Amino acid sequence: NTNIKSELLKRMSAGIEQPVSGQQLADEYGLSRTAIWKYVKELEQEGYEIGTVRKKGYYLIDSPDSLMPAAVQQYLQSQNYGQKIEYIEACPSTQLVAHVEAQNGAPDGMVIIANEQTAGKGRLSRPWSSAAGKGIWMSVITRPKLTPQQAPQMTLVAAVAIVRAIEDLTNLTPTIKWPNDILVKGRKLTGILTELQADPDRVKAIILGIGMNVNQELEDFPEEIRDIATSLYIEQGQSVKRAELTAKVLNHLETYVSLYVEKGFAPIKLLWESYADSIGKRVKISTLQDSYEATARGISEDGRLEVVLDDGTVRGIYSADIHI
Ligand code: BT5
Repeated sequence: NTNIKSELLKRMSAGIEQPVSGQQLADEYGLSRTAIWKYVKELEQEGYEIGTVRKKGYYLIDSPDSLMPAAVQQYLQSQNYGQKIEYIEACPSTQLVAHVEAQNGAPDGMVIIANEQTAGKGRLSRPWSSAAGKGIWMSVITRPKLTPQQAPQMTLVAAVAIVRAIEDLTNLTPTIKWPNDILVKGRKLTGILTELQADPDRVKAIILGIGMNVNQELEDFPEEIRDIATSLYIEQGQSVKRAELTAKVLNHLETYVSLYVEKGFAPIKLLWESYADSIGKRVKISTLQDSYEATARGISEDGRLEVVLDDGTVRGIYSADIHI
């Protein structure tokens, strides 16, 4: 039934000029007109405003900024990614839900989306602010044929997909900060958390946690991050439909993950470097062990950040926080 609702939404978006005939849709799906009417009522309950033209049918007047499956799926062009969506109004963290779903055999591309997270998390268990209704808080369960050593590159693959999606829907030019941040004018717009379920030699699932700030105003962020965080709304003064952005991310993600699995990391590396903001720059590197300065040179074939130390030696970094 999500399918029919998503189809209804897609067709109704053509507006008053081309209303959707309830009878025709009923015939196509082998349903009664009353069944179609019930779907229309359900959509109205979810906040959609739907008009009717007598004897002609339904059309969409306005849609809420909803992330419910049908709202997202009307924009999908993917084979698998997002074809199954579990929408949750509020939960501690979509990563936790995704881990359980993955263990229970969730299909490649299944997505867990929450309208609000009460305990969203970043790397090293840092908190991730996830205000209700303002951003995209989702976990994508992927099952690519990769070795566990290749898993960290998925963060970079996801970053490229996200930047592409933002470029599709805004005029902004985001940059990527290794490994997992997407920035606009130096402020953090999106964070990615890549987690793994694996045997020693085989990936079972990679769970890509994606947190995107979309329609927040500055006051929607906790005070401690107001000078480092930003949202699409803050940057362009205009809100973005979260459902459409979510679908664009999933469309691109599916494309780039298959590119990576089929052709290796080289094509992703090229794209990634074209968006990177730190290449050629002096950076400060903080790892759990120590903290030092160096010059960023690029990323390696396996996704490490390559830096040149002051004595000329080159080092490849697996995980760290970078300050430019
Ligand atoms: C990340 O960690 O950037 C990964 C964030 C992943 C969040 C998604 S949301 C869906 C899924 N479910 C989850 O529970 N998590 C994933 P890291 O690089 O460690 O950055 C964390 C730091 O970013 C924090 O210490 C804050 O300084 C800052 N921060 C927290 N919330 C933010 C926000 N909404 N926007 C920008 N910066 C934020």
